[in-house]
Amino acid sequence: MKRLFDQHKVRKTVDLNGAWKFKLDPDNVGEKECWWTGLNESETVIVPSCWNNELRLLNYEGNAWYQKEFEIAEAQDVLFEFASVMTKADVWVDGKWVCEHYGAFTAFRFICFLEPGMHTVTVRADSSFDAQSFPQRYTDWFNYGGIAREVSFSPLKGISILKNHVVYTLSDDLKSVKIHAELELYNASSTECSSNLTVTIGDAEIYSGEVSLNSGKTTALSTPEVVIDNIELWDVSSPKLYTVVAKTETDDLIDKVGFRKIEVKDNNILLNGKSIELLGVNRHEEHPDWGFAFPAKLMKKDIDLILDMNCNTIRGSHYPNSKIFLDMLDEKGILFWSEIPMWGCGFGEKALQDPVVVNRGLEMHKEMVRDYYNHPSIIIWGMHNEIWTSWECTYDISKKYSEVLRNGGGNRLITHACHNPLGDTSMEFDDIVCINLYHGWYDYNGYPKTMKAWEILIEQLRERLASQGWSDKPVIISEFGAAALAGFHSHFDQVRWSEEYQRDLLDYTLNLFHNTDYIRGTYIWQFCNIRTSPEMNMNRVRYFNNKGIVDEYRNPKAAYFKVKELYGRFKDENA
Ligand code: ADA
Repeated sequence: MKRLFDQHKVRKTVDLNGAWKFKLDPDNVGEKECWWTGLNESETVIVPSCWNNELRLLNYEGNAWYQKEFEIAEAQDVLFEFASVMTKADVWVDGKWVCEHYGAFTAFRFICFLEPGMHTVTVRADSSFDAQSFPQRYTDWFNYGGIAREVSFSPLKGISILKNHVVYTLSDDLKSVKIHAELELYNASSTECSSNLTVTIGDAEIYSGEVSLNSGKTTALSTPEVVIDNIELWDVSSPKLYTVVAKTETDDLIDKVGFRKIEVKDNNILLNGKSIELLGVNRHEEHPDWGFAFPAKLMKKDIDLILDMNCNTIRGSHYPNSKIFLDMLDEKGILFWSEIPMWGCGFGEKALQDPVVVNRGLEMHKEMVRDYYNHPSIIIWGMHNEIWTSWECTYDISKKYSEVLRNGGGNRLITHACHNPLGDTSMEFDDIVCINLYHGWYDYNGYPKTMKAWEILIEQLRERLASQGWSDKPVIISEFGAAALAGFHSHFDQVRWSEEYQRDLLDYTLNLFHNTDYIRGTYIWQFCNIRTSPEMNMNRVRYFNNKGIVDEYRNPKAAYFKVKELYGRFKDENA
C-alpha cells in the first residue's frame, strides 16, 4: 500500500497501478461469458480511480471488469494486495477465480503460486446496493465504484511477515513501555523452513529468535514482553514516531509507531495524562473529480487547511481512510476517529437484524483494526453512525462490535455517533458519548425551530446521562452545522443557505459547546462539501451536501475564518 515511507527493504513490491483494461457489465454477463479469458472491446482506464468520474458514467451502478498483465521472474508464491475495491470484488488470476472480498474501504490480500512468465489478473468490481450492502442505497455520500486505491504484488521468499502489531502499555509515569509484537508469519517456500526473526523498535531489539514453519503454513507469533525505558511520547505538539522493523532472513516489514495513552476520567479525555479538548471536523475522503481515489497531494492540502483552522482532530466520516493519510496524521500529531460505513437511516431494523449485515460490519471492524492498529493518531474507534440505537438489535450489535474493538483494538476509546440521545441504549458500551444533531438546520419535533434548541438538548442530555449512571462519560458533539452555498450572501439574519447563516450558527454552537462543562469536543459537519447520492439529491442542492466550511474544491466559505478564530482561541485558553 502507498505509505509515506518504504515498508520493505528486502521484499520487492511491484506496483500494479496505471493502465488497466476496463469494461462495463451492465447486464451481468461477464461471468457466464468468461470475461477473465480476455476483455474484448475494452477501454483503458487508470487505476486507482472511480468509474463514476469518467464522462457519462456518473450514475453507473453495477459490475465492471478490470484486467492487467504482469510478469513474474521466478516460480514462487506471490502476495497480492488491493487497498480498496468498491464495493464487492471478485478476482481471477490466469483465468482461475482466487477470491472475493466485500467492503470498499478496507484492504484485502491473497497469495497464489505462479510460474515465471506473463500472467493476467482480472477483477470484477460490483458497486450495486442491496438489502445487505454497506452502505445501504439511502446514504448521504456518493458511493463510487471502481478500484479506488492502489494495487500491488510481492513475490515472497521463505518465512514472510504478513502482519506486525506493536502492543504496549505505558508505565504510570509515562516514561517506559512494556511492549511485545504480535506477528503473522507465512512460509512461502516449497519445503519446511526456519529462519531467524528479529523485531526492533528504534534502536532497541525487542525480539530475536528462531522460527520454523511447514510449507504454505501461516502462524501467529506473540513475542515475550520487554520493557523499553526513557521513551519519548507521541503527542499533538511532539508527535515522536519510532520505526519498527520485523525481519527474517528473506523478508521484512517496516512500520512506524508512537507511544501515547488515551483515557477518560471524570468527564475528561486525557491524552498522556493531560486533559484535551477535541477541536475537530468531519472529513470525507472524497473529491468531485477523483471520487474516493483521492490523491495524496490533496490529502496534504486538506491537512494544511485543517491545521490552519487550529483543529487538533479529524473524524474520518464515515469509513477507514487511506493509510497514507493516516501516516500524515501520525507525522503531524493530529488525532483521528476511524469508523466503518454503517451509516444511519439507510440501515433499517430489518437490515440490522440480518446476520449477514451484522457479520459484514464485524469483519470490517476486524479488517480496520488489523491494518490500522499501529497508527498512534487513531484514538477513537467508531462502531457505527446514526443507526437507531433504541432497538434491541442495535444494542446487540454495539455489544458485539465493542467487544471486538476493546479486546483487540489497542489503546483507543470506543464510541458510536448517536442521533437519538434521549433513547439510546448503546451508550452503555461507549467510553465517550457522541451526539449528532442539527438544531438550527433541521427541525426536530418538540423543539423550537432555532439553533437555541441546543440549550434545551444540553440540559436534557445532562439529566439522561445522570439517570443512567453515565455522568462521568465525556460528551462530544460529533456532528452539527448548516449548509451554505458558496458565494450566496445575505444582509439579513437567519437566511439559511447563506455563508453568513452557516458562520453564525457555528459561532453560536461552538461557543455554547466550549462553555458547557461536560462537553469535551466538537466535530463540525463538515470540512468540505461532498457529492451526495442520487437518493439524497432532492434534499441536496447541486447534488452536493453543502455543509462544508470549504467547498468541494477547498475554497473557504465565511465559516472557515470563524472556525479558525474560535478554535484558535479555545486552543490558547487550553494551553
Ligand atoms: C448525518 C450524517 C452525515 C450527514 C448529515 C447531514 O448526521 O451522519 O453523514 O448526512 O447528517 O448533512 O444531514
